Amino acid sequence: MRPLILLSVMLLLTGGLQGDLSESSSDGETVVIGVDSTNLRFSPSSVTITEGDTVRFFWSGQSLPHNAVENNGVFDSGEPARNVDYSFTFERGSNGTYEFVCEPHASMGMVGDITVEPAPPLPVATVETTAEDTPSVSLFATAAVMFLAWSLSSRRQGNG
Ligand SMILES: [Cu+2]
Repeated sequence: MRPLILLSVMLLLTGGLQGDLSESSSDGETVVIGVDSTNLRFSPSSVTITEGDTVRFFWSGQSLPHNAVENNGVFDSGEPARNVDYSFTFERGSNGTYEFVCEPHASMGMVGDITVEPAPPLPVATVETTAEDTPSVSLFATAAVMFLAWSLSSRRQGNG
């Protein structure tokens, strides 16, 4: 009976850990936006990222010069060029939607948008969000399981 209880407790704990792990892997990723084969479209033209991520406008050897300018001047890759490698990082607190254009080709539909979603809480906030820090959490989980085992066995001994 007791091993079964322990097993289910373990499964519960590790299941919770894995759920947190997958969510906390968004630490400064880079999304590349290029130019597609029509020469008049960004590719991809619409991206969704998280605060802390970087958007990199990157193309080379284009037949037409392009740039990427945010409508409110948040970022600006500079003069249109056939070779561009320009990165912009959306810091914490910058969540929102940003529309940008290629200035020479905006009227032809060379526009795009970036949706920046709020970053998850900082890792120090609560025990749950520090779950990627496996040593301390698994120690805690082990302690909890040991305590459960101990209380079960001692109760049983007391009754017996
Ligand atoms: Cu263009």
